[in-house]
Amino acid sequence: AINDCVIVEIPKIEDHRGNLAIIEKEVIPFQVQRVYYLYDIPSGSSRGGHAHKELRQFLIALSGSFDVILKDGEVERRITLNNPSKGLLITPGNWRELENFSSGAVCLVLASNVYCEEDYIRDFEVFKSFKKLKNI
Ligand code: T46
Repeated sequence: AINDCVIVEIPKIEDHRGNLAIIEKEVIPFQVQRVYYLYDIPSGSSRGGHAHKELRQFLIALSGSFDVILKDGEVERRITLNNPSKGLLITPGNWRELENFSSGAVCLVLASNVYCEEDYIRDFEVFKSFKKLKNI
């Protein structure tokens, strides 16, 4: 459900040399099977525009900022990520769009599984039918 998509604080160690953020296994509720990142994103560009059937993901704005729009077919939420010590957990069955990338933005994604195109729903009407069918 859309309300399961929460901001998670990433523990960090701060000293006069700067900050060190640490993601150990208790920080995110799944085992990480894949890491990827979006960077060199042209201004005005939007990414995402799909949902996942099973995949769980954790998004971090490692640098700069961007907005994540979450949709469940009824409710819509816009979350700005702009802090490398906070991540957004995205649970399955939620449509996501990423936009409003600042210059130099880097989006790091930790994912619960390897890449699988069959796990994507890239059509919003199909997504809404999937939600009804699964009653999620
Ligand atoms: C998501 C958002 C935040 C691969 O071959 N392997 C991969 O691990 C990924 C992520 C993508 N690809 C291929 C699939 C497409 O042909 O790379 C191409 C671009 O992927 P896509 O259009 O899905 O990229 P985004 O930025 O719209 O979405 C990605 C993730 O796919 C998605 O899971 O939630 O970032």
